[in-house]
Amino acid sequence: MNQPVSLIGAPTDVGAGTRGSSMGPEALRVANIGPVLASHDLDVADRGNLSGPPNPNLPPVDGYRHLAEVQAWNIAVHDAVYAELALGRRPILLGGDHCLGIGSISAVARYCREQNRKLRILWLDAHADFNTQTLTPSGNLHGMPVACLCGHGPKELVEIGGHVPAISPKWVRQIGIRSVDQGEKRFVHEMDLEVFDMRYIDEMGMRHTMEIALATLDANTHLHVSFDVDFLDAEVAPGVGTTVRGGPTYREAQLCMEMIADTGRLGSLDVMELNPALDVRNKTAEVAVDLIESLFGKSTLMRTRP
Ligand code: B3U
Ligand code: MN
Ligand code: MN
Repeated sequence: MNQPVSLIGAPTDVGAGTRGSSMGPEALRVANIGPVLASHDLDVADRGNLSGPPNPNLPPVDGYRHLAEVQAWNIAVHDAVYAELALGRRPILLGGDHCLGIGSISAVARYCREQNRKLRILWLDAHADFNTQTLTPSGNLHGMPVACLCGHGPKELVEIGGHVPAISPKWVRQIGIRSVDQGEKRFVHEMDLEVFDMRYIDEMGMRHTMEIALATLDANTHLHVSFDVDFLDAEVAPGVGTTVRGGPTYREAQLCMEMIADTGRLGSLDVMELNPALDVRNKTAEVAVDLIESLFGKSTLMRTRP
């Protein structure tokens, strides 16, 4: 039997510039995420939705929008994700905007530290999400989670997992990146983040990209996937707050997910930034669920490992 999974809804858009990703968890449920996963010999528990403060829709203060609300939601996410890991289950966080990756990944990092496991994070996104207080053009915290996890951010967020920094940039592989702000770009290089941007994928192909991104995993590695739905090309996935042209096609994204599934190391997942208010008949949610099905091992034929 496969390791069981738990769905955790986090219905908030406090970290985003555009409202609506708060409806993401329900749209994924309407697209049948639970039953679809259960059809792959998985024990699936839906834990329902977390609760937290409403979105006050205010301008930034000292470079951050809604810091107190973002902190409250991330603490709730951290605790819920950690509790599932402690039960031996694989948490699937249904976002919600991507600021919640702070709570989710700091919980995963805490668990890995306690269990003496290595952690590898695949950050599938159009954006690097590596802004800081001074670099951010918007103050929106969904543009800063990777920097916060690496220790660069307000203490309210940086300290959520107990250990500062929660992660090392060396554990992260970013895939699909095609929108990085000027200052953010410099910081990405300074911190030596490993980024497979769209040019890399165009030149080398998704297969080679994933082989490199998944290299050096071993039996003791916990693989966390943080899937920002805007990773996908805007034509495939219009239901996100910040669409960026020129992303992976449906087929490239499928291969990406299948190659992750083949490692057998997937330990936790975030599905973030789905915005039903901008979607067309829930099609982005359906595409996301299709891809998640592949991530959990759906394949057309029985395949033997090469
Ligand atoms: N980099 C921009 C835009 C952005 C980042 N993440 C998303 N949008 N979804 C910013 O505001 O930090
Ligand atoms: Mn993101
Ligand atoms: Mn994004």
